[in-house]
Amino acid sequence: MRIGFFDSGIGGMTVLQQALRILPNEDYIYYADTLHVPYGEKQKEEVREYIFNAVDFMANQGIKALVIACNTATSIVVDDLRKKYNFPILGIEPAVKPAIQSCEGKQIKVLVLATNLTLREEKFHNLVKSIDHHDIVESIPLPGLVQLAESLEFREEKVVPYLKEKLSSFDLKQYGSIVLGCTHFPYFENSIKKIFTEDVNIISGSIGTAKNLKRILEARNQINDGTGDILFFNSSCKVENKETLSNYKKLLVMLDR
Ligand code: DGN
Repeated sequence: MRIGFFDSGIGGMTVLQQALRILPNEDYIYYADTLHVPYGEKQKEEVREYIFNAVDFMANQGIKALVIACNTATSIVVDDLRKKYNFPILGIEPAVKPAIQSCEGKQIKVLVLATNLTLREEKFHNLVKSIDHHDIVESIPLPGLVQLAESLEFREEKVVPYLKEKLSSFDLKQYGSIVLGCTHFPYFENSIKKIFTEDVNIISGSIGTAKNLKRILEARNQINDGTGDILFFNSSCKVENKETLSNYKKLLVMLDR
């Protein structure tokens, strides 16, 4: 059986790529809700409905586990999804804990980059509050990065000016760790590195999510029953267009570098 990966767009591919590294002998379904991306600027109730529709569709395809490869979707529905479906459901959250730990005792701060919806949600605030020394955590929504990724615009000359403008009032030297709290953001790691100090630590939750997935499949004895095949879906339609398929595959190759 396949493993489902879900995101509003191409962001979840950054998590799928980590899963492909450690779980190459699995088959996957990747679902991008391209009709409704971006989620991060919409109302929570509207986004909840989109997610339930998408997950119903994926459940009907037959999946053995589901990764909600979207911080925004995780923060608003992961608990409710778990009540409805009986396959394991994993989410992704901003990796605030390792970021704080890496800055401890060094007089440097943590900056969380995410969507507006993720940063507004109680789940995020509770997560931060539950960690010691959370007073060093600051955050900023960067919706423009989702737009840039969805237009497949990764060039530094386009990305760096956006980041500089959004971060113009921040003293960038004071951050030791940057948390990529949106799965669209790892595409821009190089541009983000350019803005902060040379030795800034950039952390995302995708490796941890892939490791959790492996652990769960092992525990259920449902591991290694595939060949690395991936089916792509966009808002309930199978992707058969050669150019779109080739773009998805190119993204995985680009992320694997
Ligand atoms: N990739 C998603 C996330 O991790 O939050 C959200 C992108 C969006 O739809 N705004």
